Amino acid sequence: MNGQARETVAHRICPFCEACCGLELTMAGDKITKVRGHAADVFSGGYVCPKAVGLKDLHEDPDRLRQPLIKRDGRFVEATWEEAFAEIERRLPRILQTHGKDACGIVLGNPVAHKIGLLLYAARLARAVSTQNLFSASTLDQMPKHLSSGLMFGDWLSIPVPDIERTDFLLVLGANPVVSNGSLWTVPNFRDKAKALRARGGKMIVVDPRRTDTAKAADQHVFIRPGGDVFFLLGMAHTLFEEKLIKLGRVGQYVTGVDEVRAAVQEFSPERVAARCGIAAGTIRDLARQLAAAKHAAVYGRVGTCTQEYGTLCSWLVDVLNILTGNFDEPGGAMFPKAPALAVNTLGKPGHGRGVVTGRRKSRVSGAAEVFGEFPIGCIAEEVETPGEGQIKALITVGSNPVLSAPNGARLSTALEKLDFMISLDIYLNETTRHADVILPGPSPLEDSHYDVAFSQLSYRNHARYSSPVLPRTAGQPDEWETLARLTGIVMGRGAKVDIDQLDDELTKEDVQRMAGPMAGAVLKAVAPRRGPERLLDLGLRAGPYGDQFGLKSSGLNLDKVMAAEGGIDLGPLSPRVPEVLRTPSGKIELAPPMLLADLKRAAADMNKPAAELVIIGRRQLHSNNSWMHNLPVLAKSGSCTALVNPSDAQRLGLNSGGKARITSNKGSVEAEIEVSDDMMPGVVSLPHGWGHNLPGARLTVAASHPGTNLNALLDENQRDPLSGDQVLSGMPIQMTPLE
Ligand SMILES: Nc1nc2c(c(=O)[nH]1)N[C@H]1C(S)=C(S)[C@@H](COP(=O)(O)OP(=O)(O)OC[C@H]3O[C@@H](n4cnc5c(=O)[nH]c(N)nc54)[C@H](O)[C@@H]3O)O[C@H]1N2
Ligand SMILES: Nc1nc2c(c(=O)[nH]1)N[C@H]1C(S)=C(S)[C@@H](COP(=O)(O)OP(=O)(O)OC[C@H]3O[C@@H](n4cnc5c(=O)[nH]c(N)nc54)[C@H](O)[C@@H]3O)O[C@H]1N2
Ligand code: SF4
Ligand SMILES: [Mo]
Repeated sequence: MNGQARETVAHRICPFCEACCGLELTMAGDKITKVRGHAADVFSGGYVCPKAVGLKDLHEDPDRLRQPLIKRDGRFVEATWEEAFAEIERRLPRILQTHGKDACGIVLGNPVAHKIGLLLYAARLARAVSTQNLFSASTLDQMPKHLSSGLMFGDWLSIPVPDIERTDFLLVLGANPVVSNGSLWTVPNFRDKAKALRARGGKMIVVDPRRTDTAKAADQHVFIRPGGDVFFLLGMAHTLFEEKLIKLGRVGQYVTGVDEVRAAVQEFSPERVAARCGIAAGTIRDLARQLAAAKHAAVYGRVGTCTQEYGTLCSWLVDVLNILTGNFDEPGGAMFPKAPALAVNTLGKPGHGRGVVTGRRKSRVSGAAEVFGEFPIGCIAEEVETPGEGQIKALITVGSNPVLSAPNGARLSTALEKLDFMISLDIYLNETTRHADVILPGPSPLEDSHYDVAFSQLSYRNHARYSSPVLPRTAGQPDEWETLARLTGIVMGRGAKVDIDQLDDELTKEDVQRMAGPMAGAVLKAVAPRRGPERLLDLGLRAGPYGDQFGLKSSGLNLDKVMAAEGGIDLGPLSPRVPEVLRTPSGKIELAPPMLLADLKRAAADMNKPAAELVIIGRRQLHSNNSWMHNLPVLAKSGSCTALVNPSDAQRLGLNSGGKARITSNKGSVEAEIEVSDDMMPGVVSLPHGWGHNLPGARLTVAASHPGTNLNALLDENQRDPLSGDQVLSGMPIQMTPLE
C-alpha cells in the first residue's frame, strides 16, 4: 500500500462494557484505522456503540502508562519493572510482617470484571494476602443483587436475566440499557431487541425518575421518587396476592415461602405506598395486572434499584414478581444463563448447595457486615484513618478509581496520603493512583487476550467467544496476570524474582486437586502446554457443561475449538434450569429469606417519610465509561457533564440552561453547569458520575481540560443498604443556588 503498512483485519471482543460486542479492527501495522462491529459475531451480530472507537484513542493515548512509576520524594519517576517489583519487595512484606495481613487492603475496580487475567489472578492475590479488608466496585453497584440471588437461589452469581427475544412484556426499573448497553444482563443492541419486542406486539415499560432514552423507546414511562422502588414493588406484590393473580407454574414445586411473602406484603397496599414511591395506587395496580396478564413477562431492575438504602429488598422483589407471575425460568421470562466455563452454578452437585451467608466478620471501625468476602467500599477511609490492630497501612488498587467513583473522595484522598505504602495496577496516573507509591500499568487492550468469564454468566444467549491479542506486547511489558502473580509471589515470601510459571503451576495444581481429586494429574496433563488464564479457561471449558470432559466427550468444547471459531460459538437460547441450577441447602427457591423479611420492618417504619424538596441522582452517558474515558479525545468531544433540572424547579430556583449553579448537600458542595430538561421528574436533579478531573497530580491531559463536576463529592460514604453494604448513590437531598 504505497509504502504504508499493509492493512489487516483483526477481531476482538470489546472490553469496555458488559455488552461484550465483537469488534472488527482494521489495522495498519500497530495503528487502528477502523473500528466497526464484527458482523459474523454469533452474539453481537455487528452491533457497536460509539465507545468502541475509543479503543484507538486508548491505544494511542500518550497519557496511558507504558512503564511503571515509582514515587520518589513526592514525584513520580519512570522505572523498570525490576525496579518497581524491588521497591514492592522492599516495602510490602515488612508491613505485613509488622502489622499483620489485615494491614494490607485490596480494592478491585470495574475493569477487573472485564479482564480475564485480572479477574482470575486478583482472586489469587487476595487469597495470598488473606486480608479481611477487601473492597470492590460491587458495593457501588450490584452487591444487593448478589445477595438477594444468593439467598434465593444459593449462589451469588445465579442472577436471572430477561429472555428478551421471547418476552411479551418487559418492566425495567432503574436501568437505561439504551445508553448503558445493559448491566447484569449482557445484551448487545438492546435498542433493536426492544424494538423487535414491541414489533411482535409486546410492551416495554420503564420506571425511572428521568425520562431516559430507554423510557423514550418504551410504551410507557412512569416517574418514581428516588429510593421509592421497594415500596412500588411491594405494592405490586400486594396487588398480585390481593387480586388473586398468583400463578407459579412449573417452578411452583420448587418454591418455598409463598405464604410468608403473602403475609409480609399485606401491609403494603398500593394505596399506602403510593405517596412514598410517587406513583399513584391505580398505576401500581394496573402495572401488576398487566404483568400478570402478559403471556411471557420479565421484570428487570438495575443500578438505580441497587444503589439505594433498600437495594437488597428491591433486588429480591424484582425476582419475587417474576416468580409469582409464573415468568421465572420460563422462555420469555427471567432465566438463568448457563455459562460454558467457571460458573459456580454449573459446578458441584446440581440442585443443592451450601447457599450463602453474610456477616462472617464485621468491619473494624463501623461494624459493617462482610458480604461475598467484602466490606463496603465506603469503609476504606475510616479503616485507614483509625489506629489499632487491623488498621490498613498498605493498599493495593486494581483497576479502581474510588477517589472519583465512591462517595466522599475528598476524605478518601486524605486517608490515602496517610498510608505507609500503596500500589496501583492501573493504566493511568489519575485521581486515585496519584496517591500510590508504585503504579504498575497493564498492556493496551490490543495486546491482551480476552474471554468474558463473568459476563457469559449474565448473557441473554449462551455463547463462548475468545479473542487473541491483536498486537504483540511491547518489550518488557508483562501481562496483568503475570504482574498479579509476581505480587502474589512477593506476598507469599518468594520474592520479586519468583518464577511465576512455577508459582502458577503450583497454584493451578492446588485448584485442580481440589476440584478433580484423583483425576487431577490427567486433567493437568490435558491442558499442559497452556499457562496463565488460558490454562484456567481451558480447564473451565473442558470441565464445564458443554465441555469435552478432557476427551470423554469428543464433541464437547475446549479452548482450541473456541479459539478456532472466529465469531464465537453460539450455545443457543436460554433454557429452563430449575432445579438443577439451585445451590440452596433446601434445594428450593427460597422466596422468603428471613433476613429480607426482617428488613421489611425497616421499610414499613419508613413508609411515611416525606419527600425532600430536591434530591440528586446519577446517570450514564453514551460517550463515557464511569471515571476513566474522559481522556479519549474522540469520546471527550461528545460528552459534557451537566445537571439536568426540571423546568419547574429551574424556575423556582432561578436556574437557566448554560448557566452555573452551586449544588450543596450535607456532605459537600460543587459547581455544575445547568441543563433544564422536562425529562426530569420535578424535585429530582441528575448529574453523571465519574467526572471531577480537576485534582492536582493526575496526568489526564484531555480530561483535565473539561473536568466536569464530581457527583460523589455530594454523597455520603456512611449511607448504605445495611444488608448488602451497597453505598446509597441515589436520592441525596440537595440545595441549588444559581451562580453568576
Ligand atoms: N454517584 C455514582 N457513583 C458511581 C456510580 C453511579 O451510578 N453513581 N456507578 C458505580 C459503578 S456501577 C461502578 S462499576 C463504579 C466504577 O468505579 P471504579 O471501579 O473505580 O471503575 P472506573 O471508574 O471505571 O475506573 C476504572 C479504573 O481502572 C483503570 N483501568 C482501565 N482499564 C484498565 C486496565 O486494563 N487495567 C487496569 N489495571 N486498570 C485499568 C482506569 O484508569 C481507572 O482507574 O463506579 C461507581 N460510582
Ligand atoms: N455509556 C456507558 N455505559 C456504561 C457505563 C458508563 O459509565 N457509560 N457504566 C457501566 C457500568 S459500570 C454499569 S454498572 C452499567 C449500569 O447500567 P444501568 O443500570 O443501565 O445504569 P444507568 O444508565 O446509570 O441507569 C440507572 C437508571 O436509574 C435511574 N435511577 C436513579 N435513581 C433511581 C431510583 O431510585 N429508582 C429508579 N427506579 N431509578 C433510578 C437513573 O435515572 C438511570 O436512568 O452501565 C455500564 N455501561
Ligand atoms: S456497547 Fe459496550 S461492549 Fe459494545 S462496543 Fe459499546 S462499549 Fe464496547
Ligand atoms: Mo458498574
